[in-house]
Amino acid sequence: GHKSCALWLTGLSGSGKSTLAFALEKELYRRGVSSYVLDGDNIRQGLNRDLGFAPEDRTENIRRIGETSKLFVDAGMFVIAAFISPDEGDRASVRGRFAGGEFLEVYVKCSLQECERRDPKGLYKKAREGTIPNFTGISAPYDVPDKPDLVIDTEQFTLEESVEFLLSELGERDYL
Ligand code: GGZ
Repeated sequence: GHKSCALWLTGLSGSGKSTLAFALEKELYRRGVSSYVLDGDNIRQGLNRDLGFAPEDRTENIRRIGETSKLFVDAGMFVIAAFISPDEGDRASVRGRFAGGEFLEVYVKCSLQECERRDPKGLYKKAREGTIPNFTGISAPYDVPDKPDLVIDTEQFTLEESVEFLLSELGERDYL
């Protein structure tokens, strides 16, 4: 058996949140633990398609994702939420909706310089040119987590190492 929880991945665009989330989902599945990844692709196109990137829209985005994550945890599942979630207060509000131990904040750490170098979708370039307003790290703030439960440095570790680390931490904390 396992203990259900929400793994909340926060970090800059291009830090590796979604990649890490899907790699972890795959490994959990191999271990017989079903999980579900929430990310921009399945949330911002559907449930939150009415929301953009203004501060109040991001706050509502994170609130709805937090509530959705809570439903998954109440249903006994693991949920892995991969969103920039730049605002410390918004993240704290989500945490507050969960019982202790049902929510783990994971800071997916990567320098802005490296995210910008990766620029997988060319968004940083556009943000620098001014065609994308309110871009996190460039023209909108990112609050570095104060006391994250876990930190994954994607400049230091490979994807495989990061997944191994998360699995071992989950094991040690009796989630798996
Ligand atoms: C940040 C933006 C923006 C702006 C579009 N700022 O790397 P991606 O492309 O695939 O992931 C980013 C995603 C961020 O959505 P989130 O729901 O995670 O953001 S938040 O938690 O702040 O609400 C990026 C893309 O959307 N994107 N415009 N202005 N990222």
